[in-house]
Amino acid sequence: MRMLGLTSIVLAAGLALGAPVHAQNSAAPAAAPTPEAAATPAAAAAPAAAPAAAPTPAAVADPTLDASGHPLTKPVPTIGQPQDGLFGLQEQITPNGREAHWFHNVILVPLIVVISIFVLILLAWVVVRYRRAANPTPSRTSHNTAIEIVWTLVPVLILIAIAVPSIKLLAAQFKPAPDNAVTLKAIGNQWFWTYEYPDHGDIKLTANMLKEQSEVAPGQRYRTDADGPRLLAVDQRVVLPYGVPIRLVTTAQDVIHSWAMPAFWVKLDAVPGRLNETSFIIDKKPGVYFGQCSELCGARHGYMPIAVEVVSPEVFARWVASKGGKMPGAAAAPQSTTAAGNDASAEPGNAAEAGPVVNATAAPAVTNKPATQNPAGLGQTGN
Ligand SMILES: [Cu+2]
Repeated sequence: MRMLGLTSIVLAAGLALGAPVHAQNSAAPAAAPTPEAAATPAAAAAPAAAPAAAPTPAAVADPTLDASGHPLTKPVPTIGQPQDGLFGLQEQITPNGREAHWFHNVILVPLIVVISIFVLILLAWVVVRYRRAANPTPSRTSHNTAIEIVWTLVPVLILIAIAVPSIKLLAAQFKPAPDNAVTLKAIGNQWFWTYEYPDHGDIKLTANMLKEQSEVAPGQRYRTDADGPRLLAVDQRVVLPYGVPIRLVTTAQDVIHSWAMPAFWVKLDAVPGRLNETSFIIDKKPGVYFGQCSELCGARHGYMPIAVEVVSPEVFARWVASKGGKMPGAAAAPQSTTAAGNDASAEPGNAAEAGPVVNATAAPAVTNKPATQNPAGLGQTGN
């Protein structure tokens, strides 16, 4: 009994601690703009779209970008990002997230409040009622079987009651994704994320944080509000479809990072030499959602944000085509691999028969420098 209680405490505490810690809430779930609404007139405009040599019959334009290469979907301040002065979790847009949100708000927090107040009242009662002045000759009672059974049994029952939804949630988070899931591989680097879509051809993305206008040389791209909030906007968003199971696989090139997306209830460590996996389904809520690396990974740990653009499966398919990939099960489309912005080494139509793309963990670490890349003794002076 006691062991079960202890195990439950550890589990419950772990879940509570593991929750995304951004202080925020989402009072007004405004509708996020949908990329479907936006037409994509100019095919050759995407910045990454350096037209490859091969025939590009009606090259597919990136449906998430406008003609000048800027994102079409603007973030909504009340969705998928921290908000000033608000407490609680972000609005959750996955089934696991909604269940966790319910567990936290309806079970854990009220229970903690009730127990804390109960203990406070007991303490106050003992302090006042049994102080020396009020109780000059204290009782010498040392055992009371009835009360000992109660104070052992009641906590055990409470912990069992918590453990049931807690373990259910834990299991749901690590349920393997079905075969038709969209696989996203996120690779942590000091200090940026790279992404691969191994089931969709040779799509590779590199996402760097966008700097402020005052921090870049004239002519360089800088962050605007259309990209996202300061320190969260990136130059390449990850694009994922809603309503489809997503298999997230993480790894890292150098040190341990962590891919964390509060609105998805996802936080998964990215460990060099290892693949971690989780799965989730995103609700039909297109828009832009932000997260951050959540494992202290060096001097610029705070500057490797994550931005996910959630789109409809149709837009996702167009985006995959614009990146030179192809949807699993689609007929081989050799010309599509020549589309731009991707590793041009892909052989035409190789997505189906070639195995997974190059495993990041197979490559040697990109650096032999210390994690901060600063000379020893200098601390984190540079960036
Ligand atoms: Cu990191």
